[in-house]
Amino acid sequence: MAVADYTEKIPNNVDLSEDRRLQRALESWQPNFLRWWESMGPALPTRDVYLRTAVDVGREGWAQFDHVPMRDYRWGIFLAERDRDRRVAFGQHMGEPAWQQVPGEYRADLRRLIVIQGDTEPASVEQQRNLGATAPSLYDLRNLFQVNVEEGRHLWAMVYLLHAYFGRDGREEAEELLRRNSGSQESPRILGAFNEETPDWLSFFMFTYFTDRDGKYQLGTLKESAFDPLSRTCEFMLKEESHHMFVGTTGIDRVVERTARLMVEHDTDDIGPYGAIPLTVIQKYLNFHYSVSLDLFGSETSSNVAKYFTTGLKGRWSEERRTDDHRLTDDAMMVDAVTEDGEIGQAEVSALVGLNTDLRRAYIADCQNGVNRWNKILEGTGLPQRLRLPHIAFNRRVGAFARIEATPDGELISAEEWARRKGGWLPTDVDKTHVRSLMLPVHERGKIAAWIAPPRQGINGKPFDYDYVHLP
Ligand code: BYC
Repeated sequence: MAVADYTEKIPNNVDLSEDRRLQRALESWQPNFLRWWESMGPALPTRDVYLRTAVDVGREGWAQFDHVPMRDYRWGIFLAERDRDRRVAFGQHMGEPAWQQVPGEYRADLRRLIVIQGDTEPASVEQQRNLGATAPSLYDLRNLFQVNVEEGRHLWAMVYLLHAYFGRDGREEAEELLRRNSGSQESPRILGAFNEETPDWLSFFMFTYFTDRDGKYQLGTLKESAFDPLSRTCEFMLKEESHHMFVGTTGIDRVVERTARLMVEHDTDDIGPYGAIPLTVIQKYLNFHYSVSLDLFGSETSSNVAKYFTTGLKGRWSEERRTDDHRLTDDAMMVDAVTEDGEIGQAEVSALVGLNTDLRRAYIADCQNGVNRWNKILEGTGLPQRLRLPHIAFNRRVGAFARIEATPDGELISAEEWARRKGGWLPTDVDKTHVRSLMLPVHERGKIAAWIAPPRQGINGKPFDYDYVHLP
């Protein structure tokens, strides 16, 4: 069961060949996916890329590395192994056996959650489409493509669930996932952050640090789902996801390292003229990507999330490690809010409607780890400057703070003041133009662009100067 069958047109560990109807339906979606990949996936032509392909869902040796032409990547369907004794761990169905089918009454909500999750995967590929042309090294180029093919596989993961469990509606939703496009006027992607541009590599690293990390937390809650196929799918996706966040974390490490080195060497904050990214600009990019990613958790209070939890569709982060009653019907919690007198503060709400806040808090604590890490790099070079996460109310477009403006310190300001000062906190056209001006491709083995330090290690034990990508 666990080992992927690669003799099939669609590699899988779900015995697809036993269900001819489903197999045919997915095989007819496959050419549409490939057409989408050709037109919306990585734009830079390549001969082949040193890619990791999932071959097993077990703990050890689940992936294999090889040079493969990207179009021939074996996007497949892999679910973590089934635990036959698994029971619902929270909500009103707590203790009942996990569901192998979708209960009729939860069909619409589950489909919506799967569609929202599925929509983000191809969106990120679209956002990153043009980055290959400006990669700072072959190592980075390979990592970009690895992230892209795996996001493509995560789309497959959600499309499998839609096809296998949601009948005709599911098949239609699967088509729609290829029809909506990031940033499109007529049919944009569903969530805000997935319609933003990723025009340069600093944005890419920030995206893979902050936005992929929302993915980690959302997948973590869907892994708790009473609907077992969704749970098993997400469990395996999380495994691939950790590399994406590694790309973000170490990418920002390397940018900060290079910036700090030049600041010390030239004894100035103004290192733009030396071909690098000033720390103030890094902070602005961080402010932007963090705040739009905070929006991805939905409103501070949400009746949707209360319903998802109560009905067993979506749990909490580390649900099984929590020591409360896992039902929360009588509990209260404090959430971030604009108070009655218009101040930024907190309000007490029922714990169930506050669950988006609960998840966002776990996410924020995790984001802080990255900032601490980058600050250690700054500290190590003897510089007094530090990076930081802006206040939770800063630049929010969803939830309690959507209608107010706040500084990165959390001070409430008027719309006029915001308009006047926001260029000090978010990337301006001048900042973006500078960053873009540095984005000159380095496609030569073992070479690296001037604005970023080389990685400490290569991929899969290979050196940095390995031929990770063969260009035509
Ligand atoms: N933009 O009740 P509320 C990933 C909508 S990332 C636009 O507060 P709820 C990845 C919301 O849909 C993880 N609209 O929201 C990362 C609702 O609309 P309806 C993706 C937004 O439902 C990198 C309305 O506003 N997975 O995997 O409690 C690369 C009221 O909102 C936004 C998931 O998100 C927004 N930011 O929570 C690749 C998991 N936020 O329903 C991949 C599945 C909210 O009234 N999704 N809205 O029409 C969910 O669990 C929830 O839908 C959300 C929202 C957490 C997104």
